[in-house]
Amino acid sequence: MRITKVTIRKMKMRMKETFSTSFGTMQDKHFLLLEVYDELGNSGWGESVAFDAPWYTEETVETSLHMLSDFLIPLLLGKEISHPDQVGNLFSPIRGNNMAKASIEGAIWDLYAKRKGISLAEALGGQRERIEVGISIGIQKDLAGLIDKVQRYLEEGYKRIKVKIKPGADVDVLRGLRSAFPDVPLMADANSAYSLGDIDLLKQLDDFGLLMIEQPLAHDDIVDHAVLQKQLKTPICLDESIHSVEDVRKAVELGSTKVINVKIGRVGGLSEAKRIHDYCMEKGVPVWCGGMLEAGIGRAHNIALTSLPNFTLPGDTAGSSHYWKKDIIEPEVIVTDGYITVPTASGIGFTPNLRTIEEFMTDIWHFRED
Ligand code: OSB
Ligand code: MG
Repeated sequence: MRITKVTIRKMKMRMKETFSTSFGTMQDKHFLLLEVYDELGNSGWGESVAFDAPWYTEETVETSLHMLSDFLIPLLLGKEISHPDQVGNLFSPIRGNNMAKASIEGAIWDLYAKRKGISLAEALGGQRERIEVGISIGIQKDLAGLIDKVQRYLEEGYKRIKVKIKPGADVDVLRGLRSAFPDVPLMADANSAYSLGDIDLLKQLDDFGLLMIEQPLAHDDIVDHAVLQKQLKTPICLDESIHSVEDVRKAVELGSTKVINVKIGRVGGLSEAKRIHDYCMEKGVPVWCGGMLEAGIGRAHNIALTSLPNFTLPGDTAGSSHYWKKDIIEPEVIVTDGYITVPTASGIGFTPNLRTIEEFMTDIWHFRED
């Protein structure tokens, strides 16, 4: 297929609830939608996951827009592509900027699957008909409020509870939760809020039977995590530290991690996400799909990826209505008894709702081959 045109839509959607991590609080989700056209007029959709400020990785919505407009899209326009795995080669002159790369690579995967008349899940080698879903809960004002929320999500069927922690809101929160819910699959995500100096505190978390602790130490570390893992019973799961299958290999060889949170944006796209999946499967390291508070297009990509066999742990892929009053796809993503059915229609298997997209769109750009 030949890439003849790319449309970028800039979006702003208000989340139903604010989301707080060890870094701060988010209410509005700014992101880009990528629509990539082939010579036959088919199009595929992707969603960028960088936030409006660079607290999670160095990328932002504006850096993604710059990289796409000035570097990535010019490398793609007019190119013949027979498989989305080739996009990585086309982008190889460009360092980093994984979220920008992933947003358009995802659109090409959707387009590729649509041309073949198969689902994105099938194009990726996915096998699962439905996926298990967990929920990620931001830092709450008080323990009572958190317990109420957890109770509600368990009633909705979510299969695993993840809570954000930070210094000052950690051991007591987890102790309180564990005593309220003795058997619930529970984990904590620190978003890099600790250092090895906190090792005595982190060791106390071993008392709570957590499934794992996600990214306790620095966002760019894999060495100290190995030191910490040797002293913890709780498995460490790396999130921020992982940008490629090479990062995973090094972290696994060092003993820095026992589980990997795969985010398509952070690792530069679905092709690299699949390589991470395959490597981890061979090494017996379970993976799960992380979330970036995506709207429907990004969520659809996450669901397709999670259908691969080594995604054996519930992901942060909650239903549309958890985040949005109205999502931008039809049907919306629905969680039933803690499961999402993997769509079988071609491509991402959900239809972008152009009317809703226009409602939340703040700008649009078109790029054409010369
Ligand atoms: O660390 O996994 C994270 C949200 C924003 C940035 C980073 C993270 C998260 C989440 C929420 O945990 C996942 C979701 O519900 O999309
Ligand atoms: Mg995380």
